[in-house]
Amino acid sequence: MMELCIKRFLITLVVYNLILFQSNAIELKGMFGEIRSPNFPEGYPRDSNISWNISVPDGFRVKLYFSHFDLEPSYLCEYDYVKIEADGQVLGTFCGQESTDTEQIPGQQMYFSPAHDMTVTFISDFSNEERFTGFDAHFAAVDVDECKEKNDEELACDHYCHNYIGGFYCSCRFGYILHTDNRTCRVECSDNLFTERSGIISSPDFPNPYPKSSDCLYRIELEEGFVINLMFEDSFDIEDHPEVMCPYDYVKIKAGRKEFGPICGDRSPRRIETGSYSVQILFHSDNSGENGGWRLSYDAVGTPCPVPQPPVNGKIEPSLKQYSFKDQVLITCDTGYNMIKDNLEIEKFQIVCQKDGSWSSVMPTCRIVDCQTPPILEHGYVEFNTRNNLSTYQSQIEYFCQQAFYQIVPNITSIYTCQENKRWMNKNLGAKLPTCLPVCGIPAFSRTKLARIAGGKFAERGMSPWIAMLSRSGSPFCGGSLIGDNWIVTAAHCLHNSLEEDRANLLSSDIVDSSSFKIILGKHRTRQQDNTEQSLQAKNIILHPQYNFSTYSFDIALLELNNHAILNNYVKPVCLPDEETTSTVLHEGDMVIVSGWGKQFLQKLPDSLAEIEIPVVDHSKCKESYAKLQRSVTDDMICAGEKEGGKDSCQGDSGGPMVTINKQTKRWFLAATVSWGVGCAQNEKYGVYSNVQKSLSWIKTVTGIYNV
Ligand code: 4AZ
Repeated sequence: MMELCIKRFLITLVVYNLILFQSNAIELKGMFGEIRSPNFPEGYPRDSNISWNISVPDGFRVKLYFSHFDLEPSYLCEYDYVKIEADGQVLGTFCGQESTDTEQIPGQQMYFSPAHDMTVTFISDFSNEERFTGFDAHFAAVDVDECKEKNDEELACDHYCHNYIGGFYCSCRFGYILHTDNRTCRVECSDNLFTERSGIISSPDFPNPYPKSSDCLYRIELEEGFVINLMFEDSFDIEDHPEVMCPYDYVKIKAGRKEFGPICGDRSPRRIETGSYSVQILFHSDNSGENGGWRLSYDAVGTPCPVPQPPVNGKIEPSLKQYSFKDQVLITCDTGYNMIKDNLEIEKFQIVCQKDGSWSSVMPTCRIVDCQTPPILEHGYVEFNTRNNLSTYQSQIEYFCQQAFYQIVPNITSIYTCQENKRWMNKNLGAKLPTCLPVCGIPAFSRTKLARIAGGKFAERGMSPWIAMLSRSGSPFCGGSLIGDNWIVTAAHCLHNSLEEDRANLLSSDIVDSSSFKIILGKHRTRQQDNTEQSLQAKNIILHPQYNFSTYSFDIALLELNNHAILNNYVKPVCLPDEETTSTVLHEGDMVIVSGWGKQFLQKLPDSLAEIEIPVVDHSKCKESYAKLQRSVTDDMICAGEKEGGKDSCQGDSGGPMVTINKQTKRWFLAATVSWGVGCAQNEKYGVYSNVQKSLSWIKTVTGIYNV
């Protein structure tokens, strides 16, 4: 567009070559032209004073050349002369016909105006006697190469200069934009946002000179609660002025209501504490100057919070000398202490330093773990090893069983310590409690004399504390033995109604009703009440699976009591035999004790418990003697009694205990239960008993009882 305008202007000048007479000044506008002295080539008139104001379009200069020059010579051209002026300067004053030491003629030289206009003045004095012919000169517009000719201080273009005939234009390096002054190159830098807590900001192109004509805006926007500090590097160079405060280029900082600057010059402002979480840095540059610019690093510090005091028996992490906004602190309690916050128990707790310099929450407290009252051990008790019966962390307790009647199992340390998980723990058993198992086979009262059952003697109270009376309608019908504290071993035939001999199987309907009989422990007298007795009932009747009601093999049964017996000096269980050990395997002649309330001499029931001591009879001898009577003595049976008779169990004694002492453990064990015989106390008609050892694994499986 600009080019177009200039062209149109040139055409106008060439065509019209307008000559204006204004007093003695002639205006000449155009691309070229000719000027002559008046009357040329005749002698010029006297008293001439003519000026030609030559002007060519912008971007051009005037070139003037004299093709003829003939003026009156005079010392220092005092009379007649031609003067060339441009931009208020005299480019030359000429006279004469040839150059001398003191005067000059234009000769062949070209004269150029610095700008686009030139004035030529012709003066003649009062005479031209010799009829000098004057001059003939030509002017033309010549292009100015602005790209080359502008001096260093005033460069035509900031970056790249492109000359064309009649003008020039500028362009910028990549990343720069030509300013509206069409000369300087600015940058677009008004939208720089920093949201990190630290960073580096510099003037564009740092450390190279910053762009001209630019307005840069750098914003640091952090969360409320932080304050931003700026640190300008020492290398700082912004164009300044000796008298006026930063008139050209400057940095201004706005931080909330505070303002810093304008800042310029070569002295770094160094550290600026803005006191704000939102900072704007404005950097303005004008269209000139070459200065190195600036660079700063910034950081942000949060509002400080007071150093938190850890709870008693607790700690905080991290433990620092100072805390500020956004810092987090984890609070934990020492081992054995629980954290309490708002009356609630929590694992751990975190607090955060807030923008106002306070912590997000008050400290929780650490309360010592309390394992509470230890669990109750059945048939046992607990003792606190610490004073005041403390149940808190690290307190110790010890379990014991009721002495004489129960024994602790396993018999290792039963010390429990209160752990951080609020549980009482034993180093071997963990949280599991030991058990108090009934002590078996140790009567409180030892035997002095023996009574007889059939032809026997009366027992003394408490000598067979394991014996149970099975009683129906106030009359004893069978005996039994307490094992553990809730199982009775008795004879299977005591628990079913009489059956026809030829029936193959026992039906469940044949089993007696458990509510139809009583199981009395601590019993001594046959018909009268004893103050030591405990009357119980069976909740379960279990006959040996191999029980044969025709042969009486495996004539053994288990009764589960509806309640646990209370063990005391009159109620104590008997031991079971050991498996396959010599100490509890009976041999011929081994003495055993059989007790019961069964019939005695003349079919009479005894007044109180009777017992006999009899020898074990060789199995084959017994078998032989019964073979004569067509009765079979199977392997699960054991016989006892004296050859000549006299001492025997009898009707009513069935299910009752045959015991003997384990020589190793010195404890009484249940060797057999009273089963059958032919008659009572007759010679060679030994009493037949069900051998407990043969049913031992079944008993243990059903009851879970084992000797302790
Ligand atoms: C019975 O009828 C019985 N002499 C028990 C034992 C003996 C005989 C009979 C052994 O219960």
